[in-house]
Formats: sequence, C-alpha cells, structure tokens
Amino acid sequence: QEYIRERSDRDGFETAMFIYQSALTQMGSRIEVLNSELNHMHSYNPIEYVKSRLKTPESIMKKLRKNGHNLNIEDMIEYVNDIAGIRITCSFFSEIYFVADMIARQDNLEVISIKDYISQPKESGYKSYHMLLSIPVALGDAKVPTKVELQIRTMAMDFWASLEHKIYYKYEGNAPDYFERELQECSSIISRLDAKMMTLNEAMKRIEGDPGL
Ligand code: 0O2
Repeated sequence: QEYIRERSDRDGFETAMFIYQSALTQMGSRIEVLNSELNHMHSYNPIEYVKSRLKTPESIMKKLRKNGHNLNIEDMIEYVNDIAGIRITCSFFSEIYFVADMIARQDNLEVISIKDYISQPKESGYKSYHMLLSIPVALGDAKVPTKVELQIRTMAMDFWASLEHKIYYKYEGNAPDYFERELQECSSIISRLDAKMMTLNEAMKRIEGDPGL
C-alpha cells in the first residue's frame, strides 16, 4: 500500500493494477510449475485448467460501494480482496484439497484466509474453495506483498458457478424464485456427480494398483 501511495499522485490506479497483474503472472507460473512437477515426477495431473482475471474498475467500484467503502486506492487495496483472481479447475473433488495443500506449503507465500464453501456451501448452492494469498511482487526498487484470491473447484462446480453468475448478473439478484430452487437442486446433483466420479476414479486406480492413491 505504501509503495502505491508514494506514487498515487501520478498514476496510483495504473500502478496498483500493474502490481496485481504481476502477482497474477507470478501465481500463474507457480501453478504451472507445480502441475508440471506432479506430472513429471508422479504422472499425476490434478489440475485441468487455470484461468486468471483482473477485476474491472466498474466491478471494483461496485464492490466498494456495496460494502460502504470510499472510492479510493486505499480502500480498494484494503477491502477488495479479489482484484487479482485466479481459478484452478480440478477433475475430482479430493484433488481440490490436495492442490490447496501443495500451494499453502509454498515458500514466499502467505495464506491470509480460507473460505471453504465446499464443506460449507453458500445458501445458493455455490461450492468452491477460496484461498486469500499474499505473494511478494518483486519490482526493481521494492518487494510489494500483493493479495491474490485463488478459487479451486471441480469442473462440475465451475459449470454450476458460471451459469449461476450469469443468472445473478442478468437479473441483478432478483431472479424468479424457481431459478433459485432449480439452482439449489442442480448443486445437489453436482455434489452427487462429483462423489460418484471420484469413487469411480479411485476404484480404477485400485484396480491398476496405483501407489499414489
Ligand atoms: P465477480 O463478478 O466474479 O468478481 P471478501 O472478499 O471476503 O470481502 P467476497 O468478495 O464476498 O468477500 O468474497 P468471496 O466470498 O470469496 O467471493 C469472491 C468471489 O467468489 C466473487 O466475486 C465471485 O466470483 C465468487 N463467488 C462468491 N460467491 C458466489 C456465488 O454465490 N456464486 C457465484 N457464481 N460466484 C460466487 P464477486 O466480486 O462477487 O463477483
């Protein structure tokens, strides 16, 4: 925050976004290296795909307003935790915790907080594992600890979340009641699907005598 404040007369917002983007790039390559290592050493591919995004200025302002904060750089850095967002999608439910654990153990990274919406799903049916991380972005003249929100979920959970997100934005939170009910039902179907797929995968590994199980 200090690093940005010192420069905020000039271009505080651009500087902040540049730092968040650099944090995303760094986090992206750490995840890529982790995946390649697991693949290379153990022929194990827990990660299906990784997506990252910077929150738009409109979305940042909306969140600040919604939570009653000021529309300035200080509040943005302090209160908007998901400006740099990265999402890992796994095939199987158990892989979420495995990947989360591998990331939490990395050097030069702090886990600020965890929201486990898998063990405690949101009322809407939303399931995902969120880790708020702080990673140091090394610039020429400073090392800036930067927040990155990492979301880890299965492909099925991701499928559900992207439709629910579209519906939420389309109706601005006022979707007809039956959408809510149907989404909750889809969420339970998805949990059953995830559990069955994981059981099948484990059975297959047992038959193959996979020591990594
Ligand atoms: P968008 O448009 O994706 O950016 P906090 O960060 O602790 O102050 P917040 O932001 O509620 O509080 O944190 P949380 O719960 O970790 O949510 C962060 C992001 O997770 C959201 O960002 C969504 O992307 C996703 N998310 C959380 N809840 C839901 C949900 O019920 N449905 C879907 N589809 N996604 C969800 P934004 O800023 O809300 O949205």
